[in-house]
Amino acid sequence: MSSAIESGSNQKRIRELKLLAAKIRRNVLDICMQRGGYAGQGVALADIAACLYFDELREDDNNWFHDRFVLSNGHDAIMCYGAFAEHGAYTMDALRTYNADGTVVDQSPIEGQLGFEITAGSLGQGPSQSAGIAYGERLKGSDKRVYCLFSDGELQEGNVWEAAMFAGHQKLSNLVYIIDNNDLGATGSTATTLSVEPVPEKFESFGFAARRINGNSIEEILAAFEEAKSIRDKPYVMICDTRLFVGIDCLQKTLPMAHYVAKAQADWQAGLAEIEATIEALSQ
Ligand SMILES: Cc1ncc(C[n+]2csc(CCOP(=O)(O)OP(=O)(O)O)c2C)c(N)n1
Ligand SMILES: [Mg+2]
Repeated sequence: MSSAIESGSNQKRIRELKLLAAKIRRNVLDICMQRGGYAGQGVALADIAACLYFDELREDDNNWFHDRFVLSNGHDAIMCYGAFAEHGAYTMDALRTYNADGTVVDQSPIEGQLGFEITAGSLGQGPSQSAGIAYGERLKGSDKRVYCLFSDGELQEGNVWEAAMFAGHQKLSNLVYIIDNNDLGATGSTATTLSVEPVPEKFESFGFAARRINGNSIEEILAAFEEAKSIRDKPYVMICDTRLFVGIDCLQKTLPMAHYVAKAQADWQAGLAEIEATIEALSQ
């Protein structure tokens, strides 16, 4: 392929992923406006979700994924739900039962729920479980790659570092950690409560290849996933700097930077109007 055609097709791919990310943001608002939820994280992680589900994870023959994704910070399931609405695994009608009594669309998912590998409400379990899964895949001789999303709040848990030590020691090059590094835990800034930085250097000392990126840049996310695949003797960690509600300015300006949004707190209609305008502009 000539480089001009190649760069044209790459621009098209990036534009499609930006549009998907905007649709994921819209879905997140639509879901959370019913009863409240983790809207800020869902919106902020939409770019990662678009790249992960619609570009990086290879598909199998059953309209599902060949590679494996482990969600560690269960409350970020909202990002997955926003993407699954576009993928078709869940309908929007089903997703609107998020956080309702008796729903299967839990705020923090459980093992066996469609699209989720582990029970993830108790934080800090994903890094070790995904390292075990990656080790198992390697023992089986499989080519499956294993991705795990977790958060800066989880970096405050010891289990994460035991997992990192194991993954580094075993040189699990089929493992990619994706960290939502948003400087926020349950009660405020992680920098203030218990600093987790410098994150890249810490993981490098455990034997990882590490890259800090803007977690809202499709270009940087895609480049990090490419780099991860090129490294054959180490696990990889992408430290994604994000901020709640990136991509929907009116909510970012009006809502507190807090872990959870109650239904009554947000002007959901204003947020939806803004993101619908973005979708329209990206659809031209
Ligand atoms: C093992 C465990 N300890 C404590 C909690 C309580 N808890 C809920 S959310 C949270 C903070 C999580 O930080 P992060 O995931 O970075 O939050 P976000 O940035 O997504 O708001 C904590 C400590 C928990 N769910 N599990
Ligand atoms: Mg956080």
